[in-house]
Amino acid sequence: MKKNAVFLLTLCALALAACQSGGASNKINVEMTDFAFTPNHFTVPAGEEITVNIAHHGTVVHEFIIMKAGIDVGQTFDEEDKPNVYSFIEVPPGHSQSFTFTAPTQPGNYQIVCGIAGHVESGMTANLTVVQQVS
Ligand SMILES: [Cu+2]
Repeated sequence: MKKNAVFLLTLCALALAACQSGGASNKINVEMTDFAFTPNHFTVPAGEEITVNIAHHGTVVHEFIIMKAGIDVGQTFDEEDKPNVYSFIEVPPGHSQSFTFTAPTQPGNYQIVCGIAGHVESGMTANLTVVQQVS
């Protein structure tokens, strides 16, 4: 009886740990349209290689830019934001493209933007949450 209780507790703890990793995935599947990322929130494990699969259904070129930790581009993405880019890819309209990047080792929230003039203003932003994996 007591053994069962311990077993159940262990099981609960494991389930909790799984939840706390927040559904982090090494794969990001994102759709681009004029002017949005869908979905617009991703969770990845810190320091691991991430594959991004982009399906572009829009009519103008878009970018998938991950900013460095703690950076918010504000109303527009401009020259002064360029040194704060962590990862960058440009996708022509109607194209599907994949690329990989290494997730930051520092857990936290990172802003994703499209850097084409006027696109941040149109709402083309997303969020990347980097979580420490429980091993
Ligand atoms: Cu765009």
